[in-house]
Amino acid sequence: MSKSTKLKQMMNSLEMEFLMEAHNGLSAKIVEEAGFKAIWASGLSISASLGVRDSNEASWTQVLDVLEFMSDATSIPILLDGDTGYGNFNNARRLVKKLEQRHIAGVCIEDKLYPKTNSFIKGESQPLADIDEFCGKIKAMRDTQTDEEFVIVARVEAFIAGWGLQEALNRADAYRLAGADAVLIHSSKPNVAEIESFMTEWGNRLPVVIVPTKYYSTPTKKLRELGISTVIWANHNMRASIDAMQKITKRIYEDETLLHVERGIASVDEVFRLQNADELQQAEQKYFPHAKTE
Ligand code: SPV
Ligand code: MG
Repeated sequence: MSKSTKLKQMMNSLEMEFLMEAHNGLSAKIVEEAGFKAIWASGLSISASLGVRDSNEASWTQVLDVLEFMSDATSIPILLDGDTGYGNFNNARRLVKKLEQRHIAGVCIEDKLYPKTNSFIKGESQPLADIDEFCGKIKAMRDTQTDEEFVIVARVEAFIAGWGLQEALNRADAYRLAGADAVLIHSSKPNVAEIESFMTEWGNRLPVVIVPTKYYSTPTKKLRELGISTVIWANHNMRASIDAMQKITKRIYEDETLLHVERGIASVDEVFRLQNADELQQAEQKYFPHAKTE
């Protein structure tokens, strides 16, 4: 089964499913090993790990390069956080072509303007895309895909921008009619109220994806009861790595020795395991005769 088929089936299944964030080949592999069925290639996390802002400062081809490493390192589907599609319909449809070539299972695009800003930075002051223009983008992406199962998720930013429930519903329905496979309803509130209000009105028109970064205290059971299709844990590997790196760097800087850190971090052997170093050794035995003698 192709990666895109797997992702589509996950989104359409009756079970609530989970996507975990990754931002490079290593974190993608760790997500797969933990048992997650699919990966969220987060724009925030990829840009942060590259040392830039979540404002399209990394070019789309730089994001594509990161994705290629993530895809090569894993066998589970990847859903790219494709921001606004990096431009107009033409940029978005070219993105689909390039993603398919790299076996990326799907892309989520949001109804904001390029260059976008992270939803948690002054969300209410962010302009939204024109509905018809955004629908044209979805249609262009649909018409471009050659893999029938390639997943397109339309992200509705109406709550983020403070435009309210009716606007969120109007937009979600327009994106459904334009051909989206699922809608992502985003909220920056510390509780699930906006999402709940949406779910009550939306029914089962299309699978609904959420990102509970700000309403993290909502019990998962509650999200299931609301009929959510897919939950994205959107940035937690990136944030965990920041914390770990800050602590270890500070400690080594202060101590001027590795004595107190060695036992608290991954071993070098674990790094080799994650890189599948054994496979190369075996391949050398098979393909590179000098390896036996040297
Ligand atoms: C991301 O992970 O980059 C997202 C989710 O788009 S959020 O940061 O919540 O906007
Ligand atoms: Mg993002």
